[in-house]
Amino acid sequence: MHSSQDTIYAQATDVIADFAFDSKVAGVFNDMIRRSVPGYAQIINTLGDLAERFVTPNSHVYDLGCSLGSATLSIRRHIEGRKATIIAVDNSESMLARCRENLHAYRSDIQVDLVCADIRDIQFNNASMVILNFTLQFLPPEDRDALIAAIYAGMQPGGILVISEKLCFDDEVIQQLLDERHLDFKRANGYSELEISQKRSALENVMKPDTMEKHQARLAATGFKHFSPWFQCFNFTSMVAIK
Ligand code: GEK
Repeated sequence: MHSSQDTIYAQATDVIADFAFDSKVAGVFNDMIRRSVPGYAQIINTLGDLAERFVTPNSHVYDLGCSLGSATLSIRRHIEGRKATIIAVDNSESMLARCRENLHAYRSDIQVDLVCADIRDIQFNNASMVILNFTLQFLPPEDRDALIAAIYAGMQPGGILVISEKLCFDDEVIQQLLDERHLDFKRANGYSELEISQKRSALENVMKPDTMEKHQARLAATGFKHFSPWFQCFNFTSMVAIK
């Protein structure tokens, strides 16, 4: 996928607006997420492997907050011939327009429905796999339990929910330790101190991470039978929950 370099926060700005998934972000998103999220490429690849293992014939796969379609593309490659439908949802028109182009660049017999909507308004049914790849953290915390409950209700027994997130930690020493490692990761990927601090301010009101314990408790309370993080690098994780 072609992507321009992310220089959105490279110039000093007096007032930093809340982060939004607008056309400027959509244009550099591939570069931004790879340079900001440790393990992103591995997580995308593993979503494909999990799809191969879990997606059942004639079922639905939901990719919630699909952005440019990286997860959908990885999954689609692994489930050819199964007559499953992928429902890829995002409420950013700019993201979906680019996602559509990316999907059309490859041939596939798998139907993908691209839906411009808020993920809180989706009716889930017949789902063998649901993906929240770095999306739940952007939902207001008070809306998260209801979304997970709606997803659970629409899943097949044995279906898998994959949630990838930035984490926060109750232990302040660990919080600081892993946060520093993440900042070093961004520095090593060419972001300046100014870019890092301006992006941080922009995200402050928009992205609210949970602790791992909070995720686990929510999933257990909803009824998921099995839970495990399968990936963690610094303060980023990917977790699986099986109904
Ligand atoms: C990937 N999953 O590349 N309803 C619908 N979409 C939403 C909502 C909402 N309420 N809130 C945020 N989004 C992708 C990466 S990015 C993560 C996901 C990040 C969308 C938003 O428009 C954006 O495209 C996506 O969720 C979050 O695997 O930028 O760190």
